Amino acid sequence: MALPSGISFSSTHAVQLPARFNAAVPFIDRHLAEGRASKAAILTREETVTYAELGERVNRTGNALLAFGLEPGDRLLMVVKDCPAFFYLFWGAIKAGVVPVPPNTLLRAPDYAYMIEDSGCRLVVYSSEFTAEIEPALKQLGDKAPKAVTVDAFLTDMAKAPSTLEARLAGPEDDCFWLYSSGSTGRPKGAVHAQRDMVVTSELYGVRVLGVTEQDISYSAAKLFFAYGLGNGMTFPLWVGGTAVLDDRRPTPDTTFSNIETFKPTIYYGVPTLYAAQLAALETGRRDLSSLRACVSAGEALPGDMFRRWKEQTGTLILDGIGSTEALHIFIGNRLDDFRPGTSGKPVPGYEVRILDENGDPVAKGESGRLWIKAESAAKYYWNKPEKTAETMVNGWLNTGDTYREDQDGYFIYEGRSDDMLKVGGIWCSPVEIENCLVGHPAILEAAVIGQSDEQGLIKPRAIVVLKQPADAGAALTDALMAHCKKTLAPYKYPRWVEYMPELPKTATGKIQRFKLRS
Ligand code: 3UK
Repeated sequence: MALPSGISFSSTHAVQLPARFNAAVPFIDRHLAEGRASKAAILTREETVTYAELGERVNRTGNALLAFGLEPGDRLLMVVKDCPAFFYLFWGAIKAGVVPVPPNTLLRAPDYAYMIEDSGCRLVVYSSEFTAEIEPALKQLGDKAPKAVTVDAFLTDMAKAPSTLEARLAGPEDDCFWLYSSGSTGRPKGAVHAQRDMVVTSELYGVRVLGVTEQDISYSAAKLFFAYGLGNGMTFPLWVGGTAVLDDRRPTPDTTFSNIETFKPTIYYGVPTLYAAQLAALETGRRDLSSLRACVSAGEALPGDMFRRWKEQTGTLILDGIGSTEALHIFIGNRLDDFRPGTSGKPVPGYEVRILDENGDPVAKGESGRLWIKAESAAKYYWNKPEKTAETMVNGWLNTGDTYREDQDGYFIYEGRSDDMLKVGGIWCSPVEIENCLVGHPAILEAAVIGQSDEQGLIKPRAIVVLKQPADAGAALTDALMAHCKKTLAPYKYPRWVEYMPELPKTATGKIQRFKLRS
């Protein structure tokens, strides 16, 4: 399909955009002009939303946000499950010049309190499922709390707002939306993305690597709040005038397979943890996955063995690719016509990739080092965090924090993180956060958390704890510690194993040496 008018890519894959631009025009409005008014943009178990309905609701939402008193540049925190209202809020905000910030919906009240304060958002819109975490967060902020409204209440206001809205034009590099990303220490960082960034990922990875077209029906088990899901389940289909399947339930083998059977998507996007559970389920019952032309995996490395078993069971390839919140989407990936199991594939055309040693010099081919990338879709900075920005974004290059090696044929092999961060089910998990939670339990003196591979070769947190009363050690305390973490933290962060030790290895300055525990 032709690119939207005014947008082009050079032979080196550099994007050219109009000097005055609003991303909602090519992603939403264009489809009405191009005759897709009655085509399905979104499918859910409850409803089908056409491009005409989507365009109108985006306009009404933009108007409703302005009527709430939001002004261009103001942030909207949208803690919203995967449902059509996510699209209305995200694009309605962008079209009106408001900056949407969709955080992970699995977090807890203290995380949201932090993000509300850090973002300085003027409004919080949240799905009522998350009331138990959002209300205490707002309460904790007292007088400083912004206005907040549930999605259902917002939709009632939206329905009354005017149905036309002029897109507020901006520069292609002006702030458009943020995504929060966590680090091993300190609070989550708001990665600020520009108007052009979704254009770059949708065209360079979505169209040119995956070959997404108007005929594709995309289904992402990875949620929209995740940069991966945001591309898979929203920006790629909207970029080509295709169709997205949304499901607000927690993805399980059963929900994902039944969605594939019902909606017959052509592309499915998952994470390794879910593929592992799906593979286990396929051993006991066959499912009809024949609509799929491709599967994609990201978030953490996909073991080569899972690639082979999936191909055997389903006949479909899983294309593993590495992306990040900062880069917005996948920058090294496998392709249907060029893949190697157990690797992340090759650089996506338009993304520059370097593996550097400790001195910042390129390593010889085959040697491992720190992966840096240069991307037109990269976040420009972290909100309010100049030191983190300076560490991560250097002269237009992004420090991924990953260790990689390039094999002789140009495939990139993941070799782990260069910090202590863990990816659990594709989502960031900070050992420090779990350690702090464990130390909050009355029985614990000290704790260290490291990643450990489970039977599938996927990383899960393991806790090593020192007790105040060593005699308390045992299965009952292990259960209590797991329950304590599940209740205090986002549930996927709880330690799957607890080990008791008399003391922890530390540096002279008292820092826990997690690397010694890993060996
Ligand atoms: C790790 C991988 C090995 C790696 C993401 C696709 O995961 C995404 O973004 P995050 O900011 O995390 C980024 C970090 O996750 N990682 C991601 N994919 C892989 N490691 N193999 C992989 N295939 O440490 C990376 O630095 O949560 C993934 C698209 C958009 C994304 N935001």
